[in-house]
Amino acid sequence: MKTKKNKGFDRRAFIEISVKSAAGIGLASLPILNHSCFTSKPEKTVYGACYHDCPDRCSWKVTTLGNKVTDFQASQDNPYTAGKLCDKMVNFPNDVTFHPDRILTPLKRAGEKGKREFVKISWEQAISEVASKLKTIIAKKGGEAILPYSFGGNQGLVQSEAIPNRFFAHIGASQLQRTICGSAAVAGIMATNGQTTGVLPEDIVHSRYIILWGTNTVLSNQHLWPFIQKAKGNGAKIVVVDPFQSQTSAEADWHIQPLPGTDTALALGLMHVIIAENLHDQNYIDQYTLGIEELTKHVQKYDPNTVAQITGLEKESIIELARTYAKSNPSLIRVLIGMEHQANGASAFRAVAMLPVLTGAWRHFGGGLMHMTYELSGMALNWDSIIPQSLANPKTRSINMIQLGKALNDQGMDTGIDALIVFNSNPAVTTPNQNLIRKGLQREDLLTVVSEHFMTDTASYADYVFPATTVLENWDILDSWGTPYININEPALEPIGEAKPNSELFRLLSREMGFKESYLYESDIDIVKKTLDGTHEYLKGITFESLRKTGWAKINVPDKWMPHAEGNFKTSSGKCHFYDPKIEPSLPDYQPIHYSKGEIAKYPLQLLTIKTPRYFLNSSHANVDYLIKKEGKPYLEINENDAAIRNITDGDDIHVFNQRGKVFLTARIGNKVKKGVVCMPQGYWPSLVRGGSSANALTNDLLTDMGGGGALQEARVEVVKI
Ligand SMILES: Nc1nc2c(c(=O)[nH]1)N[C@H]1C(S)=C(S)[C@@H](COP(=O)(O)OP(=O)(O)OC[C@H]3O[C@@H](n4cnc5c(=O)[nH]c(N)nc54)[C@H](O)[C@@H]3O)O[C@H]1N2
Ligand SMILES: Nc1nc2c(c(=O)[nH]1)N[C@H]1C(S)=C(S)[C@@H](COP(=O)(O)OP(=O)(O)OC[C@H]3O[C@@H](n4cnc5c(=O)[nH]c(N)nc54)[C@H](O)[C@@H]3O)O[C@H]1N2
Ligand code: SF4
Ligand SMILES: [Mo]
Repeated sequence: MKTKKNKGFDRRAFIEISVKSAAGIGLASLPILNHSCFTSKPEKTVYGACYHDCPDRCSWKVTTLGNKVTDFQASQDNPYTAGKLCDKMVNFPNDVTFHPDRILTPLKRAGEKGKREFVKISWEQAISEVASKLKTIIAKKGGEAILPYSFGGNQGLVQSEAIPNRFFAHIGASQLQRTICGSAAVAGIMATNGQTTGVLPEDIVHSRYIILWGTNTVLSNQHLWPFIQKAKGNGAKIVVVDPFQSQTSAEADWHIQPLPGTDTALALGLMHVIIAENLHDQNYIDQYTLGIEELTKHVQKYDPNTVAQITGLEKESIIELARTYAKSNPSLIRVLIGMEHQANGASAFRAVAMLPVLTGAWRHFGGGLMHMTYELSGMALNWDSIIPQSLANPKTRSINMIQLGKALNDQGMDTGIDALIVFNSNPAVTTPNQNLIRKGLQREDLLTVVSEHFMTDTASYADYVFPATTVLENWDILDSWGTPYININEPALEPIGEAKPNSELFRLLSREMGFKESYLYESDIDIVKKTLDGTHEYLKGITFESLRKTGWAKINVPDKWMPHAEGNFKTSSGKCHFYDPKIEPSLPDYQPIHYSKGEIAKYPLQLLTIKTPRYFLNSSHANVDYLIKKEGKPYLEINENDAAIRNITDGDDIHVFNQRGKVFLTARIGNKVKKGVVCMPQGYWPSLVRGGSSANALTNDLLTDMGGGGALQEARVEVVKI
């Protein structure tokens, strides 16, 4: 296959740490792959899909000869993928599957936790030792002393949910509240609409006024962008609401730049103007909503002057935005995740979701709100095959993933976690309060088991590391949270080295622990088949065999999908809830965190840690040399005024710090953020950057107002020149 080579960037520092111990084996010393045993196999082509936690869920086609990839291509016929993978994924087989640093055997810790000293052991030994330790913990303290930790590292339903869920339910492990992405946004929108699926992505071409509210489409939802450009070609105006000058705001007709976390106030302010100027759709409101009187009264206090003060926007901009939005048709608001990582984040989604209801935008094709789509596959697929209902035990205690640091250190909760089993996630990089997590991971009495492709910063603390297959080596079925498509993933390759799918790891543990229940041993391919064995009309014509021929299928939603053209809200009343006395507060309200004067003086800047990297997907790929090189050194965007006060000039080395940690960055001075706000990329591995800490060393493990999400952006810092 034609691919770019890893070249140039110096990995020596990383490798040196890896091979430090004479007793341990470093990553660098893992055997070079020998594929000769497979070369007699004929060329074959299979279909698959991107496993990443990305709204685009691209479809692809992989051709192999022997056990080598000869061609890796985006699907040409899936109209959403449209023949193009993103820059993070075009070179996936080399960057991940065949990367020389890939972990290919089980490893056992042979030095201090975190020091990357491991010895290779056999699967038999690793499974036997881990199973025996888990059994001891369960006998002594019960299953709840074991905490699984997984997230979107692989969104295939088999490798993320089916077998792992069954295993953990079976042993009665603590449940993990998987809230770091989407939870707060969903909670907010559900409170208003009762469902999140609004306008479907491809239908955006019919919109004539598009507000991209807290989403960086050009970068993080790339395959939607051509549809937005088409809408633009048809005369649509593109507005971006974002406290940061993102790649997307640079392409927009109008960038509204509020202070972070003030969107609830902005949305309520827009409603104030819309109602005051009689731009609302009274007929739609009368038929399909509850609580307009309460809302009308509530938004009185969000007059343009007040909202201008809260948001840092010009009063005129707020009025202009309200007018142009309400008068345009069809008008669409696209939200994704960005806004939710604020303390007031769920309320922001709840309030924003009210705007298209107030204006009756839902009546028009291409008008309304666009958020997620997972409810479609939720209806179409046979979920009992993924999460057998009979296994769920609601009484088992659950722990919010955002507070992993606290949970491991028994801070504020008596968790008594004795074992942590991590797969599909890299919490030492991606979860807030990094230093507290690392402190927990250092506990000698904690059994940490990690299944991974690479020696991540999390895996470096493991007692046992298991080599996981990549998406090219296992079966799966993938739904999508950002498109109405589903995909099958057929293995293109035999597992490399001794890698095994997550599902197999848990099957082997089950066998070793002596469990007899057949649901623990169902094969991956059977789960895929069963998941597609449903009777819902959305699944009509989509079968295991049909998917194997195409790779992807569009869920059979009606051609003109207009979910709320005539109400049909999925709330308890069937109407949109502007006001809901069962929720506290009963109306979305701007409720900022109040910091003491002392704290503001100490940490005067509000820090955004966002997904600006083009070549990383959260922390995935952030260990690939040439991608790190392309991405450049981690930096801090700082406003010229804030820089001047601190005597910082562009390119200076700086420390960004607060009570939780300190990060070493390079200053980038300009106007990408407003005064008082600073912004840095998330995803860099602490072990691969100067200073050994990255974004989440500074973030807060505070929960959001609803949905138990993470208020990651609720972080205050100070910056000094080094
Ligand atoms: N290249 C790349 N693509 C990705 C990812 C990646 O890591 N790299 N990650 C994937 C994942 S996991 C997800 S969830 C999606 C997320 O996709 P998005 O939701 O589009 O991405 P985010 O970067 O979380 O946030 C988008 C924007 O929200 C802004 N924002 C932050 N706080 C606020 C606020 O208070 N108000 C408003 N209005 N805006 C705010 C940020 O400045 C940012 O520009 O992207 C996916 N795509
Ligand atoms: N400060 C800050 N923090 C954030 C965010 C932010 O905007 N700012 N965004 C948050 C968001 S939206 C998200 S979604 C989370 C994501 O956080 P994570 O879920 O931790 O995502 P990744 O960093 O991609 O790490 C996934 C890991 O899974 C591994 N993996 C992939 N496939 C497999 C497999 O089949 N088996 C096994 N065993 N492992 C596999 C990969 O090698 C990778 O190391 O980060 C969150 N953290
Ligand atoms: S990361 Fe997203 S855009 Fe890139 S290939 Fe995967 S699904 Fe497509
Ligand atoms: Mo995410």
